[in-house]
Amino acid sequence: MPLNRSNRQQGVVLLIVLFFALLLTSSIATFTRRAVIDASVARNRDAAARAETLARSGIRLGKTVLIMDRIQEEATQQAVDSQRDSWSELGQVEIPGGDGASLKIRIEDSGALFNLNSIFDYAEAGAPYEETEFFLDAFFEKVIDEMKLPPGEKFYDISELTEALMDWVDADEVRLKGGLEDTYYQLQEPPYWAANGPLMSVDDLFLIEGFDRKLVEALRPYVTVEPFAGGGGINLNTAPAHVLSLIFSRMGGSDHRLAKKDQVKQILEVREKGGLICGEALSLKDCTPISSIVSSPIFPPPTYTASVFTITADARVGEIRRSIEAVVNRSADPPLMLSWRVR
Ligand SMILES: [Ca+2]
Ligand SMILES: [Ca+2]
Repeated sequence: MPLNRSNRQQGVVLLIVLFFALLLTSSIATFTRRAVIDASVARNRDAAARAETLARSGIRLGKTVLIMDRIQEEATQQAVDSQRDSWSELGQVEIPGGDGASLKIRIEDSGALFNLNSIFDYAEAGAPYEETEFFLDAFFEKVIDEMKLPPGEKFYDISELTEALMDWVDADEVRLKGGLEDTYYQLQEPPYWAANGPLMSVDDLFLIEGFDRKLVEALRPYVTVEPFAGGGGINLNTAPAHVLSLIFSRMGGSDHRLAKKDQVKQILEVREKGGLICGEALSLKDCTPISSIVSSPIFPPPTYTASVFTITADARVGEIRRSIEAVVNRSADPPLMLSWRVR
């Protein structure tokens, strides 16, 4: 029997209750320890430790919600990750932790960002697809145009950036324009080589010829590199407006374009009304086909479900804050922790 929205919400509430029970046990333990140690230094240290414990529990809760969602997808045979899912709704509540503490958990699927590795064919040694170059040109042009720099300070050559990224990823060591890819990299201090493989982090862009800090920071809000291989395009049911603007479609011949503002608005309107966008890879009753908004094929094809999720848990105890960001692959059994960062 398919679970409806309110069943799912009850599930989240139940989890939060369980979470409190756990939290209470750990704060009693902390309290006992605290009684022995002295004054304010200890209190600060204690608050920091409590905040970190709270954030860790938040990551655990996030992982549990993701597993529940996967089980539910398997049970209902509806593989769709959208803003209607309990993992997405979790971000809308601030969980009070008692004694001046609170926790916020935010979960995002990898499809909420544009995966730069999805535009290379890693089954074919990282070769670009027919559309890769056109997409990168359009993307870089848009982002550079949006950068808040005087026009005189935008010394970027879009086609050189596109080619440098394609050469960084492709398996060979020869520049698309001729010459050796590594000539520039070998002149750096210390010298290095082109990766000739997938981007392993967004920060890898810093290493590529022509990409400076300002440009990488301008690109960052749009992109991810996970999953490294086998990932698809944007998730139309979770991506925010600025990412939806990267929907890239063929107008005929080699003529492509990024989504217009109006198309992005139409997608958001469907979602705001509680609806879903569907496509060839997902067809459900009462969903709005993407082809009714963007009529030509999209590159790379949109995704409707995700395996990689980023869980961010922000804990606050008094003035002290701790934030943990964990990247999880949910399709592995048990889910695989890909990265863990405490701030
Ligand atoms: Ca090359
Ligand atoms: Ca190469």
